[in-house]
Formats: sequence, structure tokens, C-alpha cells
Amino acid sequence: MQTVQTAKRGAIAILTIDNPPVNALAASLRADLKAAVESAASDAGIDAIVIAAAGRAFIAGADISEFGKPPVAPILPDVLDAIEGCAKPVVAAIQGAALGGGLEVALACHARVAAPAAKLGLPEIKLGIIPGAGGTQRLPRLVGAAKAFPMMLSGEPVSGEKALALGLVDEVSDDVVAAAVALAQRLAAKGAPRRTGEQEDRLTPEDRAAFEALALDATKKSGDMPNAMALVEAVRNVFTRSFAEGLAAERALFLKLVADERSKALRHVFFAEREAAKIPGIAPGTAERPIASAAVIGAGTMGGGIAMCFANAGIPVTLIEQQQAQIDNGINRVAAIYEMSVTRGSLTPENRDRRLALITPAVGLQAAAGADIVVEAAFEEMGVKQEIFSALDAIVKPGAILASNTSYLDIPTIAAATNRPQDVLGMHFFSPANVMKLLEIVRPTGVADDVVATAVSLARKLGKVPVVVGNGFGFVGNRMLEQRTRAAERLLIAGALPHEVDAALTGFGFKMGPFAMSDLAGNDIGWRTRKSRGKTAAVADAICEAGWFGQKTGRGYYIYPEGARAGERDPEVEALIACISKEQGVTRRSFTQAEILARLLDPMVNEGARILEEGIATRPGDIDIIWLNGYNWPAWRGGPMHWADSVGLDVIVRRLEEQAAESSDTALEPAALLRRLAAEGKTFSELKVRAA
Ligand code: 3H9
Repeated sequence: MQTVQTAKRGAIAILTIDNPPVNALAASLRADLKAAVESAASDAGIDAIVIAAAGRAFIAGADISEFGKPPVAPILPDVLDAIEGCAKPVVAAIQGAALGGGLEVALACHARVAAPAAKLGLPEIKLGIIPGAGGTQRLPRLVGAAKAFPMMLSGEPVSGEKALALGLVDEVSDDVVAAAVALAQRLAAKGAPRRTGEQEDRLTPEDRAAFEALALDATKKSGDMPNAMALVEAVRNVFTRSFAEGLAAERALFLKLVADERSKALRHVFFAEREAAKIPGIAPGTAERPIASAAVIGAGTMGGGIAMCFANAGIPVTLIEQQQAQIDNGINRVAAIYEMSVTRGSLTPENRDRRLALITPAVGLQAAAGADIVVEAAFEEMGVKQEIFSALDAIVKPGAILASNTSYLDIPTIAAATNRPQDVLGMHFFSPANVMKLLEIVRPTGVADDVVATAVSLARKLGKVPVVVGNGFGFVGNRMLEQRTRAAERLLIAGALPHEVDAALTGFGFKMGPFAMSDLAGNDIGWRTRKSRGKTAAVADAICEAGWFGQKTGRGYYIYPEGARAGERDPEVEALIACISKEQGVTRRSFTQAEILARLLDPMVNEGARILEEGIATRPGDIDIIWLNGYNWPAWRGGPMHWADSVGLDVIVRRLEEQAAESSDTALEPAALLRRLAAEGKTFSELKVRAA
């Protein structure tokens, strides 16, 4: 099938790109576009060419799934040479997203018309690369390097209107094709087209100075990101090299970055995010229940944060507590958080007022009666939850969705307290709920499909990344986190120290290690949970027994001198750990950072494999998205399952076997799925499940 259709309007050829869903520049489209341009160029009856597109996107860029595979001719730069080198004017008619290679097509044209709301950008940086088809050379020539560089460094698109102001497009019109045809006619009447690559007038000494200042700042902030530095180098070439040399240098940098593990990981994330949006067994377009209002039960830190999510999305929400004093505290906490955003300049006072006005404080569950969805964020105890759900059952209207924000508890047991288990599911927010992107949507057997579909779509409206998971203790994220927490404790007893364990994770790219994190959150939280589950952890328990709850008490795994946020090594804690090792008859030994990392992450991967075996997560990519958005796993590491693939599953199995042999923890035995994949020489990524 042809991906480009040519129509003639007088002496103007209109080439319409049609390669659903988003007109990505796959090999067939590249070939068709080049052929169509060449054919129109050699047609004596044609004076000028318009490149337009069907569908919601103009062109979403290069076909990301082709990266890492052998290139198929014609490569994009060759297509763009044909466009830019065309003796007849070529005008781009941009009706939707022109991103990456899509914008590069438009930049190679001799003029551009965009719809006011079109999105124009070079988001390659987010994929660990830089533009590879002339973007770094042509965009600065059109708008100046000082404006082009930040656009490419952030990867954020601009609207058609903004593009006009920048000089990136020549006109804005609601009817881009008609406007592009008219512009093409005018340009044809003028004679030879003006090529972007030949324009130098924006590249002034002032522009260069402004660019260098931005480049210096970027080097300070992102010096460790190879693509940010490659971008600086590529853009600088517009001042120091010819256009042709600049293009060649950009291409070389692009190819090097595409082959980098970081870019592979970020591409995996791109596709995993989109896969996660597909829910097995639920057809896309399943009718959803309308959500015009919400109620949140419990105005603690979590409940308040959840209420803010609704208010931020413009959905009126009733925040409910048992007593006036509790609800007053809750509302005050919410108001204080909004106030902080106003002080920081990220929220206007008007928006603060609008959001606060959407949150109605109330005492008593009766206030949830009119809500379309109720999210319960009460005390983490089954009895409490059941009591609330049973009461809600008698209060809320038929068809309302009842969601629990529990982190661990069994959703069907909670649902059994109602006469409408088909309306009950889990919506597990992460703390702070108004900030963290992840939302685990827990789908127990028996819940209605439209309830799940509604929860997923609501999550998106709340600005969250929803991942549908099965019901099971700790669901996905916390269940894997528990393995890491246990591994960290084991490492301390075996000979490592808190700062060494933390350094292994920060060195890997996490913002914080497990002990610094625990000190921040409060060590007493885990202690209480362990006690309620009859579990112990020798070091963690001893730290709490000493009253060292973390930052809030000035001491935890580290000591926090007055006012300091970063902890310092605490000789008393280190002596305590050594003492526990001795008590347990362990001869302490030192660990390399690589050993520590493997011991922390391998058990998580193993648990991830079990989670997949049990069907609690649908795809390995879902687990990765959970860790990226809920636990600050560094995006350029692709998530735990992608990381395991990159290490090699046979290596992970061997390391786990070694650990299992020296420990009594049966959780360290490699999961059957992990063993099977390793034996077959396969990766998790080959396990893809197609959603219906
Ligand atoms: C580049 O251009 C490099 C060049 O400089 C150099 C070249 C030499 N490729 O997001 P959606 C699929 S790098 C392949 O849900 P929306 C996507 O997987 C590229 N596939 O839609 C999904 O598939 P499925 C720079 C792609 O309406 C379907 O399309 N460009 C691509 O919410 C729908 O996607 C970018 O980074 C692609 N480029 O959003 C832009 N794009 O249905 C990437 C999408 O099977 N794209 N798919 O799951 C986007 O930002 C959004 O897709 C867009 C539409 C805003 C366009």
C-alpha cells in the first residue's frame, strides 16, 4: 500500500502522508515520500509541492522500532536532501504533531504552515539520542541557536502559535493545506526556493554568545548525559563548520548514541509505557462510568494527597474524616502544600484558590453519598477497611466505584464486606500522592470490566501513569521492594555498611539508597509493619529499639547534625551492626559496589519473575513502568526487568543460586520462569503478552 498519495490542485502537487497510527517514518514511507517528491519535481505541469498528512499527527518522527536494526534505504537524511534540493518550492502543511524526524521533514521544506494547536518539537533527547536528520543544523538556522538549543535540550514541543513567534513556521492557519497551497503558489512565482541549509543570517555573534552561555549551564547540569553533550557539540558546529560538515557530524553522533545502552533502555520505556495502557481482556473503547465527583476517606498524608489529585484535575472531591479536628488538620496540610507551590512560583494564587474550593471537608461517611467514586485511604488494617466498605455499601449510590488505596491488603476480602464486589478495586497511590506518577490499579477477579477501564482512564485524567495489576500481597511494587529491603539488611549483617549499600544504588542512578530513604520516611513505619506481620529484621529492629527513627529524631542509620538533611556515618550504628553480625556467628567481609548492587537487585528481579508467573503483572514492561514511576528507578536503566535482560538472565540465575546457597532465605531460589528463560537463552522482553 502506498503511504503517500499525490493529488494536484492546479500546478501544485499535494503529497498526503498516510501511515497510521501516527505517520512514523518507516522505510516504506521514506521510500514513498522520496519517490513522490522526485516525481512531482520532474513533472513539468507542477510548479510547487505541498507535503501534508492525514490523521492526528503530521509525522511522529522516525519509526523508533527500527532503531538498532540495520538501516534500510533510503535513510531519512537522503529523503530530506531530495526535499531541500528540489528546484521547486516545497511547503509543509502541519496539522498535528511534527516531532523528531517529522519536524526535520518540515525543516527541510522551503516553508512551513502550521495549525495553531499543532505540536512541533525535537524530543530525541528523551530517547537518549539527538536529532539525526539535520534537526541540530536546520533549527538553529531558522530560529537562532539560542532558541533552538533549549528546545532540543528539553525535548518539549511548541504550539503552532509559538512556532510562528519563533520564526519556525511562516504562517498559522486552521486550514493548513489551503494556506500551504497559497504559499506554495506565491513562492513558485518568486523563483528559486530559499533553502534552510543556506540560511546564516540568524547565526550572529550575539546568538553564539547566548548559545554558549546555555551550553555551559547544560554542561554543569547534564554533563553526565552523553546525548546532552553531543547536542552541545552538534549545535556548536553551526558556527564552526559548513552545513554539510555539520550534518555529517550530527549523523555520526546520532548513530553512536542510538547504539548506547541508555538509548536502548529509553526506547524500551517508550514502548512499555504504551503497552501498559492495554488491559488484557478489556476491549479498547469499553464504555466507562462517568466520574463527575469523588470522595476520599481519610484525610491523612495519603488521603489529602489523593484529594489534591482530584482537585488538580478539576474534579470536585469530598475529603472525609471521623472527627472535625482530624479533617481540620487534613485540610490545613493540603492548604500548606498548595501554599508552598505558590511560594515557589509553580502555582498561581488563583489556581490555589480554585483547587482548594474543589475540596469539601466533611465529617462522617454519609458525605460520600453522591460521589461517583470513593477512594478509601484509611488506616491500613483489614477490620477498619471492611467496616468502612460495609458502611459505604449502604450509603453510596448504585454504580459508584469503590476503591481502596491499601498497599498490601487483599482486595476481595475488602470487597466481600459489600454487596457489590463488582464495583470494588484497588487504586494504590504512591506517596506523596499529589507528586508520584504511579497508580497501581488492582484488579481482583470479579470486578466489572468497565470499572477497571474507568479507573485507568480516570488515572490518566489525574495525570498518573496507571498500571493494571492483579491482587496479591503487596501487589507488584511493594512486593519487590520488600525483597530489596531484606537484601539490604542481609548485606549489613554480612559485612557491608549503610553508606556502602546506599552508594551502590545512588551510583546506579537512584536518587537515594534504601537506608537514607528509610531514615527520611521514618524507620518506625517498617518496624510497625513488621510487628503487625510477626516479622523481624535484626538490624532494623535494633535501630528502632534505640529510638533512632531517622531524620525526624536526628538519628537513624545515619546521624543528622542539627539542621542537616544529609546524614553522616554513625560509629554507634556501625558498632551495633558489627555486634549483630557477631551474635549471629557471621564473619564480616567486605563487598564491592558491584556485588552489593547485584545482591540488592537480583532478588527483586526474581520476585518480578514470580509476579509474572502468577499473572499479578501482565508484562515485564509493566513491572518496569511501575519501578520507573513509583520508585525512582532511573529511566535510562529501563526498569528492573530490562536491566536483568541487559545483564543476562543466566548471570542473574547463577548469582541467585550462589546467594541461596549461603542463606536460609528460600525467596532467593531462582523462580521457575527465570530458570526457564535463562536455560533457553531468552530475555524477559521476549515474553510479550498481547492484550485483547
Ligand atoms: C527521531 O525522529 C529521530 C530522528 O531525529 C532521526 C532519524 C534518522 N515510532 O503515543 P501513542 C506508536 S526519534 C514508532 O499512544 P498519542 C506507539 O507505539 C522519534 N511507533 O499516541 C503506539 O503504538 P501502539 C522522535 C510510534 O496519540 C501508537 O503509535 N519522535 C512512534 O497518545 C500510538 O502512539 C518521538 O519521540 C514512533 N515515532 O500520541 C515522538 N510514535 O498503538 C513519539 C508513536 O501499537 N510519539 N508510535 O501501542 C509521540 O510522542 C506520540 O506517539 C504522539 C501521539 C504525540 C505522536
